[in-house]
Order: sequence, then structure tokens, then C-alpha cells
Amino acid sequence: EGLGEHRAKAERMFSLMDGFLKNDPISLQKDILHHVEYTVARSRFSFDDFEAYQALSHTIRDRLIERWHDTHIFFKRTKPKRLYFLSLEFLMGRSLSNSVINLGIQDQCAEALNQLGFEFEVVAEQEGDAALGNGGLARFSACQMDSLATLDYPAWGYGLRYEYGLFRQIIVDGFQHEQPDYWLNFGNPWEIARIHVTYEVKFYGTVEEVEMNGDKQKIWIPGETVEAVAYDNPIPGYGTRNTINLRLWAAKPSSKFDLEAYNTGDYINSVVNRQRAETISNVLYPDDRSHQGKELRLKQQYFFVSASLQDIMRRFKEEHTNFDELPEKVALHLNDTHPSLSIAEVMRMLVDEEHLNWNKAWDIVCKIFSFTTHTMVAEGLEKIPVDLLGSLLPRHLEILYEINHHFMEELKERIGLDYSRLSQMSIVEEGAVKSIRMANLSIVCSHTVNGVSKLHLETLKTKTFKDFYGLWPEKFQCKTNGVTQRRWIVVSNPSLRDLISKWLGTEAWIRDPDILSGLRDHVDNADFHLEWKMVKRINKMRLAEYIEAMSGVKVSLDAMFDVQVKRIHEYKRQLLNIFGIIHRYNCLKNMDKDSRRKVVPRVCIIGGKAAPGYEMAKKIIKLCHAVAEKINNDTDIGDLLKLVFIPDYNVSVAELVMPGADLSQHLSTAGNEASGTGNMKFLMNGCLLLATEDGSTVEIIEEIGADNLFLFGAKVDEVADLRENGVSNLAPLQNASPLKVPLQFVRILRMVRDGYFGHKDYFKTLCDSVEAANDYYLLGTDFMSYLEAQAAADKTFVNQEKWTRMSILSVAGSGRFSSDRTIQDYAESTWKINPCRCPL
Ligand code: B1N
Repeated sequence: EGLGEHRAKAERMFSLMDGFLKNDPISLQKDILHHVEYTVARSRFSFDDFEAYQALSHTIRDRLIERWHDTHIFFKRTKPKRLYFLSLEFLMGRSLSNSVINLGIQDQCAEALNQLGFEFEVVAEQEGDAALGNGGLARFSACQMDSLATLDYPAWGYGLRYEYGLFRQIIVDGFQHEQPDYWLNFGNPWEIARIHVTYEVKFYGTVEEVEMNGDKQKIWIPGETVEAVAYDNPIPGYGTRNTINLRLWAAKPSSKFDLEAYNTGDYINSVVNRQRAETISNVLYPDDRSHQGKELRLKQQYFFVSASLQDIMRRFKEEHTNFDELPEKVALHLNDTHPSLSIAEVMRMLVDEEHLNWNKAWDIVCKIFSFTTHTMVAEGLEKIPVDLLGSLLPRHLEILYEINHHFMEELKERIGLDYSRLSQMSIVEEGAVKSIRMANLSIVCSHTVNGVSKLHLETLKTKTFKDFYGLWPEKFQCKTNGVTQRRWIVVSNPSLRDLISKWLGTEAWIRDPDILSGLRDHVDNADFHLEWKMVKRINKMRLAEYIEAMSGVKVSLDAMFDVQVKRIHEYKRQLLNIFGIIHRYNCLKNMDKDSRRKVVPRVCIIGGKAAPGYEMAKKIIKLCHAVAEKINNDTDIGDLLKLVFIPDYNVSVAELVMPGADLSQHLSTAGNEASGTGNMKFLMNGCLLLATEDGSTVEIIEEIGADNLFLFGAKVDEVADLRENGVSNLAPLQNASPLKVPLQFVRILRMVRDGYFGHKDYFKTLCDSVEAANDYYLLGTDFMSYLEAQAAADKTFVNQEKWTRMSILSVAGSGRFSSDRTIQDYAESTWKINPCRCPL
């Protein structure tokens, strides 16, 4: 009733924005059939769900292209300052649902399909994920693109078009195996190949000094040339005609005819050699922490940087003649240090190619770069060995040395001859492997250094980059991460979307997330509670079906769905979760019938990928399966406890899991998770959090109140002390102090060690990683506190009214964690860009 009206209003608004192509169901249907016949080349009288997906996608693609053109013509005409968001990773997931929602033609598409005998949800599920990234950092990039488009900012995203995205995880006998992600094999209707937008990217070679107008000038004589081809991915905003571009580069052999190679007569070999160029953009590195000293990775970085900057400079020069204008027209954002070679590349372009003098070029460079670091601990920072860099990019290495030389001179003037500090702050690290510190480089050259949560920024200021903070306090800013409510509520949780809009009386929260706080007005309304619980139930049903299909385990909808999904890392402490589950199992086994009747049944769900070379993470996955096998096959336990591992966790699995979760776990040892964004997605879906006070959770507490989530564990300022004094009692086990490391924990550790879950030898090093390393991640220390938080969750779940209240207040407080807020903040205080809204 109420909802119908608001939908109708929103649709009228959208219909005004129609372009050349019409969006009524009949027109859409005609276009779908057209694409079935002429693009997919199937008969319009007979096509299946996948072909319907292809045809509908092309129908939507046409509409995206139209808006994309209008947007770029408008940008060209108005020449606003543009933001260039440089990131080596984007986790876009699926595009169809997101696009039709942002275009405002969801209902029309559903109707068009319906009349052809198809169901929109089923068709949308045919799409595979675009997984050009590892985890949080990459998904955050995707969320930011959605917000940039929606808020009408004149922005471009730049990245790499990996032929293979993040590996597929398959589980065999409880072990992770990796399979290549052939995501392009089925075609990709969301990209537009720009075969004429190409740039040459050079590598290797030497640096020579030449005379130029009486001046000595260094020039780079490269040894290898590869071509970069642009693939454009339109990103539609919601409730606006603006559709911005994510430009991804693919490597191709240079089309310049290499006479010499051919004249040697070895035609076949020379073709094969040239083909090797393509390997640059072949595969995404699957480690989200360390990739030390791999030449191919460095090649990827420079390939991406060089092509993007040529493209950006070409656009700038089309519109402007004087490089002094660069800082007013161009903002370059470094998403972590992965694109930081850009700094040396812009210097090289300005000095070597445009012949600006060093100081002038340096002045410009310092005004155009901003930088976000996503790393909490110093050991996680990226370094590039000088030998590697010098052979691949000899001129860039010289430039980096020169930048460092100028920086060191400035530093000496400011702090004197404090050699220990000078060497710590230097861009060049001396030592066994002489390296370039990419973070130091980025800090020195950027006007702004952003942390991804308040706590993260605090750590940067007081620990990781203390000295830099002392030097340039004004550079350091907090831009707490966010996630887009378009994907994480509207796409993934349509029932909740309708419920929210109905009770708020508007859909405006989809553009203006702060409006969600209005839900607080209904927090005690019994009808609202009833509908709220119904929505959760519907989503639990969807999730239960998926779990059964994936793992064969039947789960009860009355159980609490307790979820931990994210990359597997020791610091994220999936092991603490598993130990907690073993503890729960032990308790159940020791309970009499009467006590069992009072137990809240649990479905524990764990999912996530381990980096292929990360042994401990892989063992954690195996342990999860071993424990699951024991528990799930214990008929004595039945529905009271189930444990399932969801394989191949990715964006589209997340879209299913988050709405269906009652409780979600965020267990990182305080001081390790820079922000976390999964917590925000669960929050938006009315799922209660069980968490440590780490990363952005601290701000979630500020927003919804500590009473509305379950907190536990050591605080960030206690961790160092606990590591030093609190845990050495763990080894030897026999003497473990029940005060510091609880006996329950020691017993569980021993069960695993002694082979209670099988695979005794295999799990040995996992147990050692806790004991011999003196429990670096404080599992033992935090264990009792963790169990208490779990008990509190159980107790609250019995009181459904209280639980529902907390759930409503979570969603009501989630507006601050929208990437719309993050982007607006960046735009205003870091990038200094203004909205540029394409007229209708
Ligand atoms: O970035 C996310 C944060 O929410 C997480 O807390 C943080 O862990 C994550 C190298 C990374 N930090 N570093 C990476 C990814 C890929 C890679 O090759 C490092 N990811 C994060 C968003 O701010």
C-alpha cells in the first residue's frame, strides 16, 4: 500500500531520465528478444536462463552506454576537476541486479522477463562474479565507485583487467584446493573493449645522458614494449543519469612491427615471444598481505600505472595547456601503495618528457597525490628490492633516489643529524636487501595520508608513522571506510529494503543513508517487530537452502545462525571461533537432558579463502572441516549444534549470507584489523555483532551503543603488555595458569593435539603456532572473555523482543557506515572535487 506509492514516485522520477532507449516492459522485452536473436544468436523462440541473462545484460548495457556517453560529454564540456582512483584491485561481484536497481528499472525488467516465462532472480543468478581482487580492500574500491557515481562526482577508476580473478576455492576432504577463475570464458557483457585506446608501456633498458638545448638531460632507452588496451566498465549511479567509468587495462603484444625479430627468420618463435607480453595482466596475486620481490607483480604495477597516467595526461592536455593547472584539475588517489610507482612516473613524465625543471615538477606532484593505507602493522608495508626495480625501471629508480635525496636534505634541516630517525624515515631501506619503502614514498609525496578508521589513524600517528606524523601532522586524516547500501541492502536483501521503506515512508535512504536513523522511532512497535522477524526468517530460509545444497547439512531455522566469513588469517582468529565451537560441543556432551532443553541451538557458519601459500590458514580450514565432521555426525547432538564451512566465499555468496545471519563474528586481536567492512554489511542487514574493539567496530560502538552488540577481549592498548607478560604461561602446557590461560582452552588445544579430530600430525604445527609462539594472537588470553560474550548472545537470543530491538537499532545506526559518507568526506576534504551532475 504505502510502499506502492513510494515506488511509483521513484519510478516517475526515473522515467524522466529516460534516454533514447525506452524502459517500459514492452520496450525492454523487444530489446531482450533482439539481443537473443542477434547478439546471443539463439532463436527468440527458444532460449534458456543463461541466454536470457546474456540478452538482458546486453539490453542493460545499451542503456548504460547511453548514460555513459551523456556523462562524459557533459564532463568534457564542463571540465571539472577530476578524481582518478588508482587501485590494483576491484571486487565488483555481479553487475546485473546492481545495474537495474541503479537505473531504476528493476520492476520493469522483472515484468519483461516474466512475460517471456523467466524469473528475474533466477536469471540474475546465472552471472558469475567479477573477482578482480582479494578481500576488503578490493570490495571497498567497488563500493567507492558506486558512491562516486551516485553522488555525481567526476571520477574515474583505473585498474587491471586480470584474465584470471581470485582463484576458486574447492574443498576436497576438508582441504582447500585452488582452481583458476576463468571468468571471461562466458563473455563479459559489462565491459566495452576500446581497441583504439591503447598505450605503449616500456620496461628494462638503460638510462643515458643527452644534450638538449645545451642542457644535460637523462633519458630512458627502454628495452621492451608492451601495449595496454582499455576495457571500460560503466558504473551507473543510483537516482542520477551519471554513469562513470572504471577503465581496466589488458596487456597485448605491441603492434609495432619488430623488423629485427622477424628478419632473424625465426617467425614462429618471435610470435610466441611477443605473446608473452600478455602474461602481465594474466593473473591476480592471491596474497592479501605479502608479495615480496616478485618481478611479475612489479611489472603489473608499472604496466597499470604507466597506461593510466598516459591516459590521464592525454585528457588533461586536451583540455589545458599549462601544467600549473594540473593540481586544480587532477586528483590522483593511491589506493594503498600498490599504485605508488605513479609518483616516480609523473616526475619522469614532467621532467624527462615535458621538460619541466625538477623543483617545478616536484611542486606539482606534491599537490596532486593523496594516499590511503589499509595496513595496521609496520611488517605489512610493501617494499620493493632496489635490484629488481633498477633492472625493470632504471630511470624510475634514479628518480626515487633523487626524491629521497631532496627529502633527506629537508629532513636534516628540520630534525638535525639524528641518523637513526633519518634512516627510519628514509624512502630507501639499507640492509640485507636494499629496498624502496613504498609507504614512506607515498607519505612524502602525498598531500594527505588517510587511515581507514579512527583507531587505525591513531595507530599510524602513534606507532607505524610516528615520525612522519611529527613532521607533518596536518597530512594525517581519518576516513572511516563504508559500504554501499545499494548493494548491501537493496540488491542483497529486497525484503528488508521493502520493510525499511514502508516504515520510513520513503525510499530516500537509498541515496541518503542517514535517514535510516528514523527506524529508531519504531523500535518498540510490535507490528514492526513481527515484520522484522519475518524478513529475517525469509533470509534464513534462503541461506539454509544454500547450505544444504553446498554441504548436505540440514539446518533448523529456529537455531541462531552464527557467521564468520572473511579471508582466513591468524590475526582474524577463526581458530578462536573453532575452539569456541569445540567448547560448546564439550559442554553439550556433558549436559543432562533437562539442561539441554534450555540450550539455544546454533548453526555455526564459517567461510573464507586462504592464500595458496599460507600454511596455517589452510590448516585452519581443515580443522574446521574435521570438527564439523565430528559434530554434525553426532546424532546425540542433533540440531543443538551444527558447523558448516561455506566454500568459495565471494561477493555473491556474501550477498546471500549477510541477510541470513543472526550473529556475526569479528574476532581480530585488537590492533590488527585496520577497519573491517564485513562488520558494516552485517550491521546493515540487522545482524548482531560479536566482536573485539578493533578497527571500525570502535565507531560502530559509538554509533549504536555498547549495549547493542557483544564485545569481548583485550583492548588495543593492553595487547603489547599481555603479549609480554600475560601468556608465556601457555608453554609448557602442564604449568598453564588457569588465570592467564584458562584450563578449558588448554584442554581443547590438547584434544586437537592428541588427534581427537584426527590428522594428529597435520595439526601439530597449528597447535605449535599457538603454543610455541607464546600465543602471539592471544587466543588463550581472550578465551574466557569470548565465551562470556557468546553466553550473552545465547541469553539475549532467548529474549526475541530484546534481540529484535538490537537488530533494528543496528540497521538504524548503519547510515554512518555507508560509503556515501566516506566518499563525501574524501571529496570535500582530500580531493577537493565538486559534484558534476549530468542534466536530463
Ligand atoms: O583493507 C580493508 C580493511 O577494512 C581491512 O581491515 C584491511 O585488512 C584490508 C595487499 C591488502 N589491508 N591490506 C590489504 C590487500 C591486497 C594486497 O595485495 C594488502 N587489504 C587490507 C579496506 O580498507
